[in-house]
Amino acid sequence: MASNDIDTIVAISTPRGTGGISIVRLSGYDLEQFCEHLFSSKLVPKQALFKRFLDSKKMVIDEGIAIYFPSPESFTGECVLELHCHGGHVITDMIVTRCLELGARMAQPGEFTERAFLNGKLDLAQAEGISDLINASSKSAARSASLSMQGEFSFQVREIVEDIIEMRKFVEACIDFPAEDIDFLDNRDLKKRLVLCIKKLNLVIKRAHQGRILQEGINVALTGKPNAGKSTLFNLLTGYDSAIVTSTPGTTRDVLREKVLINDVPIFLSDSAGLRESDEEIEKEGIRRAEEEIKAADVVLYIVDCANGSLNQELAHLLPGVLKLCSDGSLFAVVFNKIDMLDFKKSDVSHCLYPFHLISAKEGLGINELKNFITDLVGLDEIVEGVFSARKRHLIALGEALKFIEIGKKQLNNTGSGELLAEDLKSAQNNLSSIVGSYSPDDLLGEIFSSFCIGK
Ligand SMILES: Nc1nc2c(ncn2[C@@H]2O[C@H](COP(=O)(O)OP(=O)(O)O)[C@@H](O)[C@H]2O)c(=O)[nH]1
Ligand SMILES: [Mg+2]
Repeated sequence: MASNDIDTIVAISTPRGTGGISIVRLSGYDLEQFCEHLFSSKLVPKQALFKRFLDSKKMVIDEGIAIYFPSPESFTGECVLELHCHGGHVITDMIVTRCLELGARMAQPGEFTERAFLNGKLDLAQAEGISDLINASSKSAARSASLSMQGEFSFQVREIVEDIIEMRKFVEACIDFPAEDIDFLDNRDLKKRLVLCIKKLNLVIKRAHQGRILQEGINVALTGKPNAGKSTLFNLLTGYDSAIVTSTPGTTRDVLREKVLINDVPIFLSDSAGLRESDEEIEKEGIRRAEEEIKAADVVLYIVDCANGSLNQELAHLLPGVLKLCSDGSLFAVVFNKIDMLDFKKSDVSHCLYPFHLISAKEGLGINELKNFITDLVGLDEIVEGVFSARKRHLIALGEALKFIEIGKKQLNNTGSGELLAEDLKSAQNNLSSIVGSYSPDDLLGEIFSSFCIGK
C-alpha cells in the first residue's frame, strides 16, 4: 500500500484519568501538516520541544512537549508524533478532537503495534511480549514478557526454524537427485540433527510452558469433604477472612474466587461447597458448582481432614470420584489438614497414590512449604533460565512442531522415506513460523492485536 493511502491514527496512550501528564500519540505519514496546524511551526526530528497546542481558532488548548519521529525510525515504522499534555480527561479529549479535525482517525486496539509488526519493526511474538509486559501482574511475569519483547523467544524459535530449513534442503535435494543415491537410513548426520532439534524444541517448550504460567496464572480449586478446612486454607492463602468458617459441615455454598500471588505466580484460587450426598436444595446446587470448579481447574487440591477417623475410606472411595471430574491435563494433589490435632506424619499416608502435603490451616503449619508444593506441581520447581512469556497458541504451535519432527524421525528410521520426512519438516516449520508471524493467517493477526489496549 502506498504510504499516502495509510490513515493517520491517533489515541491517548496513557491510562484514562487525572495525572501529571497524558500522552497522545499519532502515527501516519502526513504529520507535517498536523504540526503546522497544531503548533503553527515545524518540528525538529527526535527532539523534545516545548509547544503550545492550538485549536482551530488558534486558541491555546494546552502547552506541553511534542516529539516527532520521522519514518522509518519510530515505533511503528511510520512517522510518529507524541504530544505530552497535562493529564486530565478534558484536555486530552480536546487534543484528540483537534487531531481528528485535522484528518486523523481513532486507532483500533493494538493498531500501533500491528503497524509496527506489518512494517517489520517487530515480529508477532515480540508484539505479544509488549502486550504481556503491559498486563504483567508480577515481577517474574514482567521479566519474562520483557525477554519476549526483546526478541529472545523469537530468536530461539528462528534458530530451530533455520535448523529445519537446513534439513529440508538436504532432504529435498536427496529426493530431487536420487541419482546421487544418498541413503537416508545411513545418514547419521541427519538423524543427529533431528535429535538435536527435538532437544532444543523441548527446552523451548519448557520455557514457554513456565512463561505462560507466569503470565496467565493457573486456576487452583480447593475441594474435599465438608469441614476439611478448605475455607480456613482459602482465607489463609488469600490473606483475609472472605470465606465463612464454622464447625458446621456444609457452611460454604457459593463459590469464592480470589487472585493471589504465590511465589510470584498468579493463582486464581477457588473455595466451594464440600462434597457429600445431600438432599438439601441449596447445598446440592453448591456441590454442583463445586464440581464445575473442579472441571475447570488446572490444579485440584483435595483437602482431607486427617483427624477424621475414616481417612483411608475417604482416600479409597471419595477421591477416585473427584479424580474423574478433573479435566485432561489438570493436576491433582492431596493436602492433609489439621495435623495440629494429632501426631500425624508423612509415613502415615505414604500409601497415598498422589502427590501430597501436610498442613494445619488453623495453626499455619506447613503453609510456606504448601506454596512451594503448588508451584513445584505445575513445573515451576526449577525455573529454567531465560523464561520468556508465552501464550496458549505458542504452546500449541510448539507442540505440533515437536510432534511433526518426532513423526518424521520415526518415519526416517522405519522406512527411510525422504518424502514423508520432507512433509513433516515443512509442517513443523510452518507451525514455528506462525509463532513469529512469518506464516500467519490474517484472521489470527486480527485476533491477536484486537486484544491489545487502545493506544498500544
Ligand atoms: N484443629 C484444626 N481445626 C481446623 C483446621 N482447619 C480448619 N479447622 C476447623 O475445621 C472446621 C471447618 O473448617 P472450614 O474451613 O469451614 O472447613 P470447610 O468446610 O472445608 O470449608 C472449623 O471449625 C475450623 O476452625 C486445622 O488445621 N486444625
Ligand atoms: Mg467452607
